[in-house]
Amino acid sequence: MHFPKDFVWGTASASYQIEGGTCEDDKGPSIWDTFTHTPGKIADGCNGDTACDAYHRFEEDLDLMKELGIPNYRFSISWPRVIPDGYGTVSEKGLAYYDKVIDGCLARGITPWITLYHWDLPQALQDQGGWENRRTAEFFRDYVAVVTKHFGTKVNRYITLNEPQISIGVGYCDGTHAPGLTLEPEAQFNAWHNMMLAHGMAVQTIRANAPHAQVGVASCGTVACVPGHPEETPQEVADYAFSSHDEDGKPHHFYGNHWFLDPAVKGAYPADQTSPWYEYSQNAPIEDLSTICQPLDFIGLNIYHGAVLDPDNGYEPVPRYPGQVRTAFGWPITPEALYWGPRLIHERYGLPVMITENGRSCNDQVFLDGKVHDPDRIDYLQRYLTELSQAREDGIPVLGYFHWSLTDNFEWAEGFNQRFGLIYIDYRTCKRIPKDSAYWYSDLIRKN
Ligand code: GCO
Repeated sequence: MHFPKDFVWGTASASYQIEGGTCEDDKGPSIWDTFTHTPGKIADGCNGDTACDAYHRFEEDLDLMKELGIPNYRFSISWPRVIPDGYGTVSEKGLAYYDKVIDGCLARGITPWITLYHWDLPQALQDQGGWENRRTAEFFRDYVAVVTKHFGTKVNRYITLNEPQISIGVGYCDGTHAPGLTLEPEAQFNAWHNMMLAHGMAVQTIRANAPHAQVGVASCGTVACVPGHPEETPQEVADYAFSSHDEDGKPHHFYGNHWFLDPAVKGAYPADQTSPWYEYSQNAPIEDLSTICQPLDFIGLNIYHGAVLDPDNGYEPVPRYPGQVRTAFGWPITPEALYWGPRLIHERYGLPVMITENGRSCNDQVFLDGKVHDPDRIDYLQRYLTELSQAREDGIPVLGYFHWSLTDNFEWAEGFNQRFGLIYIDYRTCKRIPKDSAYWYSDLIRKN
């Protein structure tokens, strides 16, 4: 594999998953604080009260990044740490924490990439309807104004929303993530639309306050693949990628990149008649769509696996077989997804692409020699990055790659059971141990 000199190599994390310090200083509760403290919601009854204790140990993490030579860090700002009630009073202590993290990055030659929303909505806003309330989009705009004015020219890279498909889909449709709602399609779509508005308003605000900044999103959804790298993309593959079906062909109406990127980049909701959102989305006010559709510098994609379609069988998904290799999470391993994801997205939207998340969970452990050996993660990375490199070779403008994640962390409803880090965390002591894959990644960056 080969990557150019200016390729952006990094790692990613998110506030609720790493920070802890959930009640410290002025921080207001988020929907994830409420949800994790509701019995029965999280595996083993875990919560993010301490998580990786990054609120106190971020310097250690940044030192490790520097030692490993990882030059870019994507992390998120916790909205209720900066504005405890979601609107109104701003916490100076909250801003001071992120000042220290950002200054800590810059002092070590690490470029900060800030995600403005990675799911930890202030609980005070949820109490007023959360994303079902259009005012939440306006409050998000005001929070983004505070952040972008405060950090000024120190931050040049912003990502508005992380995976609205999961925050609304899993939080408002399936109910297995905060705030745990199972709404009807019309109400689901209303929440979705308000989140799209929040994105558009945020981009406008960033452009006004930080005209120097590059702005993107972190989207997710079904990635359709075929084996190999044919010159022309088979129409069936594009159709599958931008339809409301999951990787096993089951209806999955929210899990599509097109639900986010069509309005954000093309200014219209997808004409996806198979989705229960179709009817409502077609009635969305045109003025709203022009707010949602703002110029973006890149499309960030979070890609872990894809649906491999079989050209010899009518482009049906290749069925999973018993004993097929999986990650510890049970997710299939499909390296082609890192080729076809960027390709299909670039072909549909014409923008440069960034991999904002990719990685796998393993049953990592500290071995008798005191080290964490994770050859399965290294093998995964080798396979996926080879496909990504091929996408570049075929002319797809892929700007960079962020590994999920820097450290093991709180994996939402799974608690601490899924380890995605390049750095192992012993949650009893919060001790950090770089895994073999961290050194492998470090080496890869140095050579590329
Ligand atoms: C997501 C989130 C991350 C997850 C990661 C592994 O993609 O769901 O952005 O917060 O931890 O993807 O599931």
